[in-house]
Amino acid sequence: MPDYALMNQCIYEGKAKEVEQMTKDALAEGRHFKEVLEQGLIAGMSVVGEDFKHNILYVPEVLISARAMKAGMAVLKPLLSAHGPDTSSTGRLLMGTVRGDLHDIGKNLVCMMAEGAGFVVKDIGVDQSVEKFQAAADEFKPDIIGMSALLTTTMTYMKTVIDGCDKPPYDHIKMAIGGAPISQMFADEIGADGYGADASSAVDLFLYLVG
Ligand code: B1M
Repeated sequence: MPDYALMNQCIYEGKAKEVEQMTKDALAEGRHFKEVLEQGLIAGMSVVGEDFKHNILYVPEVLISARAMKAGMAVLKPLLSAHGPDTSSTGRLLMGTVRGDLHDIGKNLVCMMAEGAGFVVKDIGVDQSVEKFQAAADEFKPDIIGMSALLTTTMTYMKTVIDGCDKPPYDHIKMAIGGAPISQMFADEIGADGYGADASSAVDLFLYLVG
């Protein structure tokens, strides 16, 4: 059994190399990638989040933890985004974190898992304005636009993107949202087509939206 408590601690201390190695070792031991993701990586990051909230950790330390988390995610990526035998596209997903928001770990996870479900994914990154979403949609022609926000101050910008895409040639595109402060109630309030609480339910939502 992998020492997930130690892995959590290494995330906390920002030990990227150790996290990378422990992720590899856990997989080599035959653990399922979802278990490693949830118990090893995400659980470590939630402790970081708690201590960040209580001013025990500050931005530089959290950034270092985020880098360690990403080192583990890079090992899991091929598994998270492995296609089945049928590689025909399930749909086209355009993803980005909204304007003013620099959090990208959750978004990256959603992108990896959507690729795993057969979606062609274009990730436009963080701090994206409505104009950037529209320009990317002009070029990429997505079936779904997925937006991520981690801050209560940036989640309101999701409505700006939804309103900006509520006209031709964007109005056929389904709008999906997610991120720690997002709820179904908020999704309904701003007119989103759906909300994903985590990466797996986001993918279920995408499949439903293109179904
Ligand atoms: Co920030 N931060 N942060 N941060 N940060 C939070 C979000 C916070 C809750 C911490 C806290 O106080 N406890 C708090 C927000 C408070 C609030 O708004 N109510 C906060 C704050 C305040 C800030 C700053 C303002 C701090 C400051 O500067 N004083 C600042 C803002 C910067 C900015 O964005 N403009 C800031 C900065 C940072 C770092 C840069 C240091 C770093 C980000 C690094 C990076 O992403 N590259 C960081 C981090 C790491 C966090 C915490 C600790 C962890 C976030 C994370 O990666 N979680 C976070 C605390 C927390 O969330 N517990 C916190 C792991 C990830 C797998 O989960 O992102 O929730 P999550 O994604 C999930 C789901 O939400 C969902 O699926 C994912 C996988 O299951 N999901 C979607 C996400 N996006 C989706 C999109 C979808 C569907 C599902 O589309 C359809």
